[in-house]
Amino acid sequence: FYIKTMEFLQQLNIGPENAGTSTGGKWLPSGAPAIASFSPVDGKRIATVTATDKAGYEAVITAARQAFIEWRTWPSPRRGEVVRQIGEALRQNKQALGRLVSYEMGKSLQEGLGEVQEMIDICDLAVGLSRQLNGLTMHSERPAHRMYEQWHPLGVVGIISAFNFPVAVWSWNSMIAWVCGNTCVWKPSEKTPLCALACQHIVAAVFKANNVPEGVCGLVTGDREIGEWLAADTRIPLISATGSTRMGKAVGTAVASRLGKSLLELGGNNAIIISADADLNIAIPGAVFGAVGTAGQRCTTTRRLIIHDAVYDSVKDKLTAAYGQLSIGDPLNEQNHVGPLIDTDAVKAYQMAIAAGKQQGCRFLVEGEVLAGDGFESGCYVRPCIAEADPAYPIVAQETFAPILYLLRYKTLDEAIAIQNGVPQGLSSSIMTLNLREAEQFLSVAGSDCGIANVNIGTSGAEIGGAFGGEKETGGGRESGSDAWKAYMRRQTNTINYSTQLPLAQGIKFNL
Ligand code: UN1
Repeated sequence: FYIKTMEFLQQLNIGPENAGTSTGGKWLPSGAPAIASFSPVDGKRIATVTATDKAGYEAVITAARQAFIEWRTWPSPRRGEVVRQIGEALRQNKQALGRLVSYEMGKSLQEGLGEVQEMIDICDLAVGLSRQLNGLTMHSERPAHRMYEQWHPLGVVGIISAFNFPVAVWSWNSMIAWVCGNTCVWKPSEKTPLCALACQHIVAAVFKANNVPEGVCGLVTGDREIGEWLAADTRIPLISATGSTRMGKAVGTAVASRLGKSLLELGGNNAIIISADADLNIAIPGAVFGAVGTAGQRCTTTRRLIIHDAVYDSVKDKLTAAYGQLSIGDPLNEQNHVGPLIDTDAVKAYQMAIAAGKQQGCRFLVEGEVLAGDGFESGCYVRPCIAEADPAYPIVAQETFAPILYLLRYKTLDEAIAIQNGVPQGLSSSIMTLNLREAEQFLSVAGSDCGIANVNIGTSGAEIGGAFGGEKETGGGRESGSDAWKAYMRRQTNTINYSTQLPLAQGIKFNL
């Protein structure tokens, strides 16, 4: 597996040491130190990538601004055709890129491949969208006037993405931003720079073959300092950032202080309500996949189960039994359900959350543990755990990016919905019930306050066709499908007078 990944990297001209700054046309040298990428799978150092320095940053932003002047004049279906070809290139590279995602980030191979499939799907969506960037027409109150709106691209879009979806979340943003006519500058997570390099090579080849101007796909590499440069840069009208609430508050504040636009997709604290009328054959696997999939590192991971009193004990027993079946280990081995956390810092955060939970009163049904020994040399493998808790414990209101599941008990649906909504985050939510009244109440205005609310489906694994994002500390942004494209464009209202008079709106008289 390691050898296959190395072969793929070589095919893409990714060697042991790489530049991390690109205008899409060239790779730029940097005086900044290199960042090493370690695999959490086996702890091996895969390769290094140089961080972007100030000169490289300026070159990328300048190229992106210049390229915009031409790119915005391409008819959007022609931009869509280029994105269609990116989708084809991703289909060809699906296995190899999926494997790299799995190896560099640590998610299971199935999920790595699923992530590349999400990229392919968003390309298809963006191609169709390139012919549907439609505005409305309105009826003017004035005679012989026509009023309509049109959507224009914004300019340079800055994309800050997280390690947990190292390729898909970038593609949700960039494919849509590109068909809209923007140029993009991507700052991937410094924990997964090689995934970004691979994507950059794939896209740059397609762009070159289509004579797309240099600068449409810029790449910058580094830690939060580069994110700060982007957020403060008045040449970048939109920053789309995915990651922690802490990062989002910093980025959102910096962008707002210059009255730029930001699209924030931040932390979740997602719950499943399991009602007395749930089909447990769906509820249990839905909860387990939601809680332990991607080792609990999705922003849509199930972190809380809110269980009706009448089924609480049976759900608890079934969950405990299911956790007993989980095999933890090399994510490239398809027998395993749970791979490693991203790094040893994440392991520390997991341990600290467990310790805090115990102090606050959590009773663990399945104990957490850091695994050691054969196959666990990276020190990043942990056991998914389950704790009985109370909604009032502070730890339950926090997002810990690890597989820790809290069980909470309820008696009435109103109480369950209050618990579900009673956290600072508002990304994904779900109810497991066969009762129509309960399902509709959960989806109603008095129900879930989240951006995503599901019935008889877990909290994770959203499809790209819908708008993705959430409320409150999740940041309010929407990415991906539906009309999320509007965030990447500016709306212009146009009124045209084809009469011989100058009638004023609101009937105002102004006689000269
Ligand atoms: C994220 O964790 O940042 O719904 C995105 C899901 C995925 C996307 C998650 N399609 O779990």
